[in-house]
Amino acid sequence: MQLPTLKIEIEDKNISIPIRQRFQTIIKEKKSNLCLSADLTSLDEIIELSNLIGKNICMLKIHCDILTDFSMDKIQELKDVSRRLNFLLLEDRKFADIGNTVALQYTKGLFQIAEWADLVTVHVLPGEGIVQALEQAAQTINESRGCLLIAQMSSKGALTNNEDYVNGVIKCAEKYSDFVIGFISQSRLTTSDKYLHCTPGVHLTNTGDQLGQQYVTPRQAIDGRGADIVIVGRAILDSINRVKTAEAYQQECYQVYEELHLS
Ligand code: 5BU
Repeated sequence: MQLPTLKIEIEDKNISIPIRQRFQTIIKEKKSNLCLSADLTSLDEIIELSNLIGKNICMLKIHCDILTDFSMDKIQELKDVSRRLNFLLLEDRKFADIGNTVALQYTKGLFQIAEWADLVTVHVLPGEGIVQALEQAAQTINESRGCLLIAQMSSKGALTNNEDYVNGVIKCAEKYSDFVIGFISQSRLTTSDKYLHCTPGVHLTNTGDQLGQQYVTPRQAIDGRGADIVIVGRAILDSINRVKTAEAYQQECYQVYEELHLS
């Protein structure tokens, strides 16, 4: 007699939770609105660092195209750490092409970004088709996916920082509000708390770098500019003790956030 085949489904408890809700829960549960921008060229080093700092962050942002040792096995390892220590993975891909091309860039090639990145960053410069294409492509993945629209950049002279452009980005977010869960911004763009405002260009001691990056402090980013999430890179990466510095940024960022939103 032939036995019926047993279908074993190994469920990741996070799969079924919409990404927006998951993000908000992580922030509250971990008391962290800190995103570490791990701009390192070794994925092994990022994995090691995320094992140490994962407890302090709500999200880890990477640039997969600067990695010298990328492999799908290693990125799966990072994904496992992110699930275990409960933070999201953001690939800062800054998609900026026509819909058909970005759908391929998102799902194919060496990086297969859609397989592992909870969130990606997107320029709306080419028009809303870019978001439509990414959302459609994400529907082929068995986990909740989302994106952050780049509304304003932190770098000196950024052409994104004009009102018409930003209004176009907000309109696009409203049209695709299931997939768009927030913005990369330098100011508060909407009163709706549906959209998480994520602000890079944050440093407690430096005001900029030699290549046009401009920094504000966590307090200026959150209180002055309405950030929910603060994105910090070299302030932590270049510090003598990355773990201690990440803890300090976590505390400072969440304290200001609590004062403003949760008191
Ligand atoms: P930093 O080391 O904290 O300066 O790194 C900032 C990171 O945020 C880096 O990965 C940039 O690519 C990213 N970034 C930014 O700095 N400014 C922007 O407007 C956008 C992204 Br969009």
